[in-house]
Amino acid sequence: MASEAGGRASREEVARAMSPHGGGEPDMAAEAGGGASREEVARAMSHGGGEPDMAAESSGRVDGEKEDEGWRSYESVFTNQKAGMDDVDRDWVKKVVYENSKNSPHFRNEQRKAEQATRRIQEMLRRKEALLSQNQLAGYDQSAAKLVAELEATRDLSHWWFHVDMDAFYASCHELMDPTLAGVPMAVGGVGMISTANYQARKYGVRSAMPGFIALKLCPDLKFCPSDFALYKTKASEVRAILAQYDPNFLAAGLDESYLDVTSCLEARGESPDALARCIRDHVRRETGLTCSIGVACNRMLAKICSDLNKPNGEFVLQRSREAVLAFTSSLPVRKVPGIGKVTERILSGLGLNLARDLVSRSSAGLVVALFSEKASGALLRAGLGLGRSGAPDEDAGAGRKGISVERTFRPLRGKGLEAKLAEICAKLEDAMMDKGLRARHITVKMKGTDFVVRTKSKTLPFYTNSAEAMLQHATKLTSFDSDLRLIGVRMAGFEGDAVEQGQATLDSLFLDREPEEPAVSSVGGGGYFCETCKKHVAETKAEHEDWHLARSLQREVWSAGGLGASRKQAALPSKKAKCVGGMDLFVTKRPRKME
Ligand code: TTP
Ligand code: MG
Repeated sequence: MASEAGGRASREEVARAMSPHGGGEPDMAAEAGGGASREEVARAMSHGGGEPDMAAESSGRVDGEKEDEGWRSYESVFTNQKAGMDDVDRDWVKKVVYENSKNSPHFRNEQRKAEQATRRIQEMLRRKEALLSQNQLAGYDQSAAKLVAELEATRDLSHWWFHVDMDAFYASCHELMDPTLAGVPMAVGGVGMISTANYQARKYGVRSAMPGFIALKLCPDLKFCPSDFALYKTKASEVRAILAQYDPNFLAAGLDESYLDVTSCLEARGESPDALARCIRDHVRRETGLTCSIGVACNRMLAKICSDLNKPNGEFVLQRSREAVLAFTSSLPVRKVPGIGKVTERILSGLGLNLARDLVSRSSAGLVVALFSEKASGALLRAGLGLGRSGAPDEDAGAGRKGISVERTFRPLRGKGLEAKLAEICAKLEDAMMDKGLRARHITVKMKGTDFVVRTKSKTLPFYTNSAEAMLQHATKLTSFDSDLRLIGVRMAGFEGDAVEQGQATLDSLFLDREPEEPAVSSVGGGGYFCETCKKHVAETKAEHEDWHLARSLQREVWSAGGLGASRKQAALPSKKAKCVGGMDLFVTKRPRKME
């Protein structure tokens, strides 16, 4: 599967993709090509003797029209690389995406963001120049060196973390149901939006979060499968049941990815991490028919980066030594760090910082500290050093307020009886939280089976709550009702307004969550939807997200009626960052931080 999936599209496939008739045309491209790229094939087809300009047609250009060169500088989420797209002709994809979206609101929004980023880069470069001319950088270098030493002292190499990520998850689930889909380019979703594509389709540049009509231009033979969340949930629970055998406290970070601390499992089995990773992948494949990829490292941030390196159906083991980690960050493009999106990548690149290790080099760590907010520079320095979370999530919360929880032990119960217990627990928890005036958004369900093994499942909600109804709704999704339990508990942590929680949430969104600039992915339970106004997938339910838009527009009306002073406008505006996943604005401070 790996070799097939990784291969470049054949000339025949390319010709079919470029043909407006989607596959019926004979081998014109093969004749014209001779090992040529898509673009060369297109050129040969358009200039090689009377054939229509297929590239122009599939990119939406009218024959004879002078080519608009705007595509060269147009980067969007649709043109980002994903696993399985290494051999894709990026220029071809950029052209097709550009031609087919250049008059859309999404396009204008992308352009606005690009212009904003350009201004930020210019501003940063001005500040850098000012610091240099005033000989102030040396002071920042010293602070940075101190910070780096402090961070270095926190390095924890005692754990082995596995990040298990299913390959083309939704698409692979459909292939299991209909194996004929495995051999053809296929995407999940429809002409409006696709949520993922199989590796056959990725050869054409088709990827998740791309509008289906653009995907069809890239690959006219593309088959669509409508989403089937019940199927994904069933397969995800099968996978999780297997993962729990290797780490009963594993963290599910969405339907298709999980973090496992396998430190004790490795000790008990006397196995190497490579052997265990292969064993888990075989186990998952044997019992579910699905393939996954595993990243192995001493912390979760690195493990996540590693799981993408040998996708699909592969593993990558980063050795557990400081030298190995630093060698890894020395060749790691900053964009690979979870949380660093296209805008931050551009800003960093404008400052000459392209690899993670650059962020902590003697010559640039001071610049990072001088130009970015305290939180953001801390996060960037940690990325440069290859530091990430390695303890259990509760330990990682550190000095933060502990969570609040209610649990009950009882004779073994399942089904309805267990549901009633869970409802009772959520009602008690609501009382306790109301009493203390707390609202939180990290929910964990603790379950002890008749084997006395304790399992936990967690989820981060897109909003803070203390409502029994909301907690029950999410706790129910995390609970297994079909086997006997003798204890169940619900814990809420990550409190609203808690400084540590804010910091934690920021770093988590930088390094644990998905790419913030890309549409948010449905988390456990398959939530989220595509918002036509934001032109992106958001993690909340439609109702929650629409409420947010409503609140925003109402507040705009208040301002335009002169209801609030300019400085209060900012404070009153519902924060998009708080609602939609991500937002690289986090990274940029208004002015350099004062020296101590
Ligand atoms: P990913 O792990 O990002 O993608 P994937 O599993 O399809 O492919 P890969 O082999 O590269 O890991 O996302 C997991 C699932 O989440 C994916 O199958 C579909 C869904 N998803 C969305 O619904 N919307 C999105 O924008 C993305 C990125 C994923
Ligand atoms: Mg995946």
